[in-house]
Amino acid sequence: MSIRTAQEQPKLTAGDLDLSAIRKEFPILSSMIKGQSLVYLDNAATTQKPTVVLDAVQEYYTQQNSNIHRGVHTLSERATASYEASRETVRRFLNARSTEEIVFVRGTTEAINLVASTYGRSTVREGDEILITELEHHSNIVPWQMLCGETRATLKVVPITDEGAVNLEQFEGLLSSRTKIVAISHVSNALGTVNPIKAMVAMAHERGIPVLVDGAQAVAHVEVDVLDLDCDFYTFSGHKMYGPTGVGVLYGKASLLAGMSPYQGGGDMIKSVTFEKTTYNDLPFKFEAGTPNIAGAIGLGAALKYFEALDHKALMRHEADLLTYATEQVSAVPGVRVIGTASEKVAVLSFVIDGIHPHDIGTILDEHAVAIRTGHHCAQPVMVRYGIPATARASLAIYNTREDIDRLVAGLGRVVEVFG
Ligand code: C6P
Repeated sequence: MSIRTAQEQPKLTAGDLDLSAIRKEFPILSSMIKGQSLVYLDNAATTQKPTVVLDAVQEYYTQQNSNIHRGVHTLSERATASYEASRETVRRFLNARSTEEIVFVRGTTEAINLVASTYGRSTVREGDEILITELEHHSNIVPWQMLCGETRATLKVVPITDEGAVNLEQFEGLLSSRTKIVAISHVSNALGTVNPIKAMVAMAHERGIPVLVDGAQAVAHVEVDVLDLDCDFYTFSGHKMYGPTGVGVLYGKASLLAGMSPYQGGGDMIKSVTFEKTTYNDLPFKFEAGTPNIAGAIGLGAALKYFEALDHKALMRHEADLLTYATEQVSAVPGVRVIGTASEKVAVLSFVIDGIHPHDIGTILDEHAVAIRTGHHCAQPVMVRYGIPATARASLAIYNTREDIDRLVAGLGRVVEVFG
C-alpha cells in the first residue's frame, strides 16, 4: 500500500466542513489501488477507521492489556476502567438512562439473536405473531424465523411501496393482540429508506407490543435518541460507525433486560456457581458471558467520541447533498435505474443498469479503484420485491466527496462502454 502525503491531497470543503481534515484522520483513504487513489463507497458494509480508533486499540494492547472485572492488579484495573468508560460513552451517545441498559455484543446480528433467544423464547407461544417489514436485512429476519420454527408462531411482514417505504397504514393494520414483538430497521441497507421509527413505536406501544430497532445503518447517519424513540431494544455494530469489527451494542430497557434469561453461560455473567445452582450477575453483565472484545469496546468508545465531536448538522447536510448529487449523476448514466427512492432516505444509492450484471459493474469499478458493493446485500426479500437478483450499491460516509462521485460516474461510463 502506498500512501500519498497530506501535501499532495487537494483541499476539499463542503459548506463549513473541512473534508481534507476529516479525510486525513482516516489513513486508509490515502491508499493507492491499482495505481489510482482509492474511492471508498462501501461504507454500509463497513466504514473506515480514524487514527483515534486505531490508537485507542493500540494503546489498550500496549499499555493496558489484561482481562477485565477479574484482576486486582493495575493493568486489569486500567482495562476495566477503559472498557466501562466506553459503556458510558455508548450510553451518552444513545441517550440511554443507565449503563445497565448497554450490553456489549459482537454486532447487530448477535444483538438480535440475543433478544430472539431470550426475550423471544420466554414470551412467544404457538399462535403468536412477530412483525417485521419487507426491507429487513437477513439478520433481522432469520433469528425471528428460527424462533417461529421453535414456537410455531407466525412471522408477519409489512410490505413496502414501489419507492421502498413502509406503508404505515398496513403496518398498523398488521399489529394485533397476537403480535408479541415488532422488529424493524431504522435504515434499510439495500435501499437507504429511513423508517419513521418514533411513529411505529407509538403505534405498537398503544397495543402493548415491544419494539426492537435494527440500527446498523442508522447510527452513523441519523440522530439516535432511544428515550425519544421510546424503543424497547436498539442494536448497532461498531464497524459501521467508524469503530472496530467484532463489537456492537444491544440497548434494552432495564425493565425488560432484568426479566430476561441470560443468552450464554460462563464467566462474567455469574455471581456465584455451585453444582446445584448459579446466581446470575447484575445488568448488563448478565448478558456478557466470557471474555468480551475488550479492545473492540474501547475502540468503539473512541469512535463515538470522535463522531460526537464533529459538527453533526454540517455532516448531515454534506451527506444529504452528496446523495442528491450522486443520485442525479448516476441516474444520468444510460440504462441506470435507481432502486429505492423513498422521500426519507440516507447514504445509500442502489441501482441496476439494463443488461449488465451488478457484479460486472463492481469488477470494472474496482479496475478504477472505486469500491462499491454488488449483490443482494443480505436482503434477498428486497431483491425479490423488485424482481432483480442484485444491485450495485454505493454507500456514503462523512469523508466522501463530490470528487468520489465523479470517479464513480466516470467508472460507470467505462462499464457502459465495455458491456453496454
Ligand atoms: N449489513 C451491508 O453491506 P453485522 O454483520 O452484525 O455487523 O450487521 C448485520 C446487519 C444488520 N442489519 C442491517 C440493516 C445491516 O445492514 C447489517 C449489515 C452489511 O449492508 C453487511 S451484509
